[in-house]
Amino acid sequence: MSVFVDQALVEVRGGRGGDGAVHFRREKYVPKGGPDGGDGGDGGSVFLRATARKKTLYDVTLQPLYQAPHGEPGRGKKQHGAKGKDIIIEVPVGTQVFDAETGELLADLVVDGMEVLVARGGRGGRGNASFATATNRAPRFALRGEEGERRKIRLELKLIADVGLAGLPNAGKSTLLSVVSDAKPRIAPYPFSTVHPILGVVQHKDVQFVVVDIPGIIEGASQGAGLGLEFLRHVERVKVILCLVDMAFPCSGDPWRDFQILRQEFAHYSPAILAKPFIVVGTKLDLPEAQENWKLFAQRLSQEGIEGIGISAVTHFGIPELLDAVVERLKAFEEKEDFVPSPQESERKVGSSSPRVYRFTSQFLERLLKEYPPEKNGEAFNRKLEESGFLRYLKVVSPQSIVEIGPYRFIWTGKDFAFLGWTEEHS
Ligand SMILES: Nc1nc2c(ncn2[C@@H]2O[C@H](COP(=O)(O)OP(=O)(O)OP(=O)(O)O)[C@@H](O)[C@H]2O)c(=O)[nH]1
Ligand SMILES: [Mg+2]
Repeated sequence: MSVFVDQALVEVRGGRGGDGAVHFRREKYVPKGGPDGGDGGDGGSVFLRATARKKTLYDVTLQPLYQAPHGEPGRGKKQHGAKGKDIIIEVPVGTQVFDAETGELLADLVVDGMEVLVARGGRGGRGNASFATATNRAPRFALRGEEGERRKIRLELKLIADVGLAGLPNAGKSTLLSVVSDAKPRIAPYPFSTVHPILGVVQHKDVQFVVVDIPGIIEGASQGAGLGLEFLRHVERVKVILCLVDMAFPCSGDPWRDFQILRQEFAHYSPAILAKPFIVVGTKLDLPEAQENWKLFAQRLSQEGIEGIGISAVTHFGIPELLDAVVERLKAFEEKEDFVPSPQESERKVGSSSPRVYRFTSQFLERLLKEYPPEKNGEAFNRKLEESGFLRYLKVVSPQSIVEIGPYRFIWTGKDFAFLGWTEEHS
């Protein structure tokens, strides 16, 4: 079991390029051989890769510095130095990458196999052989390798769940998760028994979806009370929020007030969360006082046109109805829009100094490239990508970024791929 960690701060450094060589051919019987110093190899680069196998940033944080290997220097006989190997840091799908100094969002790794370049290796220096000209046949100089890029990056994991469970402490969130999914969260009769988000997979009829249980939210959380609101970011990307309200032992003494506190804290954290579809769930209806409270509460909900369902995790009362309602909401959502990302998030990605470099590794894409070679017919390739639904992942990639797929290099225009040429390894 690895520890759940949803933030990490690391330094990444590309390798230095190898120096070019100054060298002259030495052969028997040839007194003055020409220049034959080879070029230095490029330094290795550092990439981040999203993988579905990882669910936490824990092991990324074990190493504070990732340094890619340097390129090797060139040698005589026009031997070029070897390139430093790239380092690939694997992170969970849903990881956002920020420049730790400027706070700029560098990348949003939303799909399995998506890679982004975070520190480019320095270019190798040219050897003296490459400087020989008709007027200078014996150059005595070569170029040094460039330094690799260095940067501190902050990683932030935003779990990608379909449904979020939110509520004040003790509302019964973890109990509900344990009843409907395979997850085994901690359940306890005191507040803040859940201290980090937990995911569970729910199978209902023919539909599967992921639910995230987050720590309880209390009044004033937006001012830092309790565990704060930072966990709310895990519900930023869900499609439906279930607002659990304790009908038996409301925190404030009044279930309606509890519900209002929850909505207020959403509003403080982000209007995007407030605007998400939600269902209000009254909990603990196996208890008589809860049933009494629910009658009034449900009336009030229906007056305000809000969907509400009463449940008991103990007797399973209302749970099939709740799951039906969730599935219906999910279907409606999927018909309407794509799950990545919310417009608010994409708007944050404005202006960038140098073009970003992304790589996608996917068997599906490689097959498509074979079938529809973009260098021959870019239009057909783009059309097929569009049809496959893949382009929705590109919403998080800023226009004019360089995107590499297998041996191909493209410019992402913001709308489609323009074929640029071949990647270095394949050219
Ligand atoms: N009677 C009854 N008790 C319940 C029900 N659901 C949860 N409880 C109890 O309520 C208490 C809190 O349950 P949790 O599931 O830990 O609540 P939570 O919302 O996850 O709490 P935090 O993680 O602290 O925010 C526990 O003692 C549960 O046994 C229910 O349907 N009926
Ligand atoms: Mg809990």
